[in-house]
Amino acid sequence: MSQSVTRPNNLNAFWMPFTANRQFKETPRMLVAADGMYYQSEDGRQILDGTAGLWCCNAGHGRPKIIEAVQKQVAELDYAPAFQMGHPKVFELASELCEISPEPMNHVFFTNSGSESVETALKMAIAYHRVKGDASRTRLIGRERGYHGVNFGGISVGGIVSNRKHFGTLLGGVDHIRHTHDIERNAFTRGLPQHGAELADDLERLVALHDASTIAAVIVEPMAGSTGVLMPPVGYLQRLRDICDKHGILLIFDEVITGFGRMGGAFSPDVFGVVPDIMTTAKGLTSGVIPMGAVFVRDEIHDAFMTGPEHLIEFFHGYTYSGNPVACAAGLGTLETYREEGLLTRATELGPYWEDALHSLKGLPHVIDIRNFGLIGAIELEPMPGAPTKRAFTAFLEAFERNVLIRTTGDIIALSPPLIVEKSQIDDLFGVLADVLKNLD
Ligand code: PXG
Ligand code: PLP
Repeated sequence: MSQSVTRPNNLNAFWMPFTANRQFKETPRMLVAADGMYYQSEDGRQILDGTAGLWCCNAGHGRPKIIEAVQKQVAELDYAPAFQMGHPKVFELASELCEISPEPMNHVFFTNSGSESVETALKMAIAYHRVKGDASRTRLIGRERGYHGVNFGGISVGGIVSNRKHFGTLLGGVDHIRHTHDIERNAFTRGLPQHGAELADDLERLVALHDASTIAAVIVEPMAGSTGVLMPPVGYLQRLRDICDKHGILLIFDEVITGFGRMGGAFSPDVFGVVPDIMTTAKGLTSGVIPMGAVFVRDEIHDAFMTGPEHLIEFFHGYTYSGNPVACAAGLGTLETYREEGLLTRATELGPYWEDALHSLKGLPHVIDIRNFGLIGAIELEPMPGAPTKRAFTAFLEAFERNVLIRTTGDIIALSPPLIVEKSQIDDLFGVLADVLKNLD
């Protein structure tokens, strides 16, 4: 990997997403190439990728099978209309995905991002009850601190105040159960926290308030990523599942981060044992190479729509780029890479080593909690008085100076390396982080 690229002479036009634009443009951090576990910065440094891009490059960078599949596909069939037409790769990818999805989730709907997967799932849930003759079930329940992308449905069921407060009244008919973060009882837990399963009972409170007959679905992240890596307490997800079953409420797992190997199995049900009714995914589906998302549903949900005259559209929803051929090729190349290299279960094998390395940071200045599961880790820092987020953001800038890419949210450092990470690279990552933390104000 060697790339020499001249910096564009004008950074003004591009309004950057979820970025401190003015700070960035003052001191830009440009990536110009990537290979395996490393990015290359514009000044020629090799930067260890501690975040798999944005939790998406699970197969690592510059992977030959994915490159080859994309190159071949774009030359052969660049685009096919997504509505009322098909192409072979989209059916092939759907079948392969349903081979690794939990039973009985044997149908998949394609989108272009996690946010679109979430909108699709919420609409499917409401429409499902309607086609079953239960049209009063329209309410959606999310969870405090949840992240479900940035579209209106997603921020409505989401629970991160900065993502919501600027955008008016959002969707009506939405409520939230409590989040599960509890440092007092669970600080420095390795793996799943022992305390908090009872927080699932908060759903009963909302059922008592709204009546189950008005509730379509509950959406949660099995492991809440964006909000700072909150693991589900032992027994929590099963309790949610039981309450949903009792009241006929659909359970949606947002697996945009937890899908495709991050937790040590293909999807969270493989490691936590709780199967939802609908599952939203994106990111690792194509290892970040081409935007793509997928919504998995149980047979019963899919089949409920397959009624009425056969020439009529069953579900009035879809995107111009649903199942784009080049994205499908990237997905097939990615699944092949995962299969050949055993990446979907690698986080289970490496988990104990990762956990020990991460928890070795306990005791460093400002560290108030450390959390982990699979190949995910979080280090929560005590916020600077009067300047929340500043301490973690400084750690991010310092780590980048020292050739390591980390991610921060609030005052939490989140780590999620590509699943090809080697032990020596885990050592490098935590070596640099320890140095950075020792020197933080
Ligand atoms: N649901 C979940 C659970 C997510 O984590 C989305 C939906 C939205 O996906 P798209 O593809 O529309 O961005 C996400 C995305 C971070 C970070 O650093 C997390 C996400 C995206 C970017 C950064 O925490 N999650
Ligand atoms: N806006 C307009 C005017 C459109 O015509 C379309 C699609 O045809 C869209 C939005 C939706 O775009 P997409 O299908 O890429 O989500």
